[in-house]
Amino acid sequence: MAAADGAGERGVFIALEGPEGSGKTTQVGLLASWLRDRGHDPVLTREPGGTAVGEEVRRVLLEADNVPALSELLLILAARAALVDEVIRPALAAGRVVVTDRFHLSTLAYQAYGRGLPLADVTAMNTFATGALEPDLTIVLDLDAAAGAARHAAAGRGPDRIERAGNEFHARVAEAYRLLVQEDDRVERVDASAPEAVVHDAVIALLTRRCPETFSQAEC
Ligand code: Z5A
Repeated sequence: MAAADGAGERGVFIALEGPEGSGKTTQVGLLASWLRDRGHDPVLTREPGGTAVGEEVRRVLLEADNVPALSELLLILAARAALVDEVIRPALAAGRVVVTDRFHLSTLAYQAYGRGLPLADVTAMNTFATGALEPDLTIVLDLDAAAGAARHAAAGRGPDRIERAGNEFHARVAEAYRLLVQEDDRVERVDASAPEAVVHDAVIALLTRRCPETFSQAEC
């Protein structure tokens, strides 16, 4: 399957999305093992991060005392532009499966719906930063904000700057993901309140249904 911008890439681009604590990192790990067992050599990325610029941006975003909303958006897009250019496009051009922990849906959920920046501007700026590259399939791990925060607390993880943004902010983000699933047929929802193995099975079922030429069980 070619990536969605029509630029002729041959790989497949998958994004896992969702509120904090919804299990993205866990599911990226399980999916990577599943892919390797079937002969794929996936490229795994996370946002913000994954490049020298991206890791610096991540540090500022999560640790700086005060980052205005527009600066937050511009930093995230600066990191994404580097990730797309240095990692994702080359991997897709080489026919690899790319699995990213967050991509542009996060920016719509956090910076537009969460921070209140204008949705049309955020969308246009993201398109400019990525050269219109979009995932072939985005899977939203749907979990209430409170449940995600409880998972972090149970794991003894202290909140970073964005996680400290407050209950109302995180409730808006979780609700935004539910809205965004309905607006794009390349975005699918999985119930992330289920046990890890059940969520994993649901992710695989979606991949094999939506990208059968790459992921069908019969081929593997
Ligand atoms: N951000 C943004 O604002 N705009 C953007 O465009 C982008 C990002 C790209 C990145 O933080 C921050 O950047 C993020 C949004 C912002 N901030 N927030 N909030 P990050 O990468 O450090 O954190 P995260 O992306 O939010 O991920 P996370 O909080 O680490 O959670 P996760 O990856 O979704 O979940 P996990 O680490 O796999 O699991 C969390 C815990 O739950 C862990 O103890 C697991 O063992 C447990 N877990 C996982 N799955 C389950 C199930 N199914 N049941 C029970 N327990 C589970």
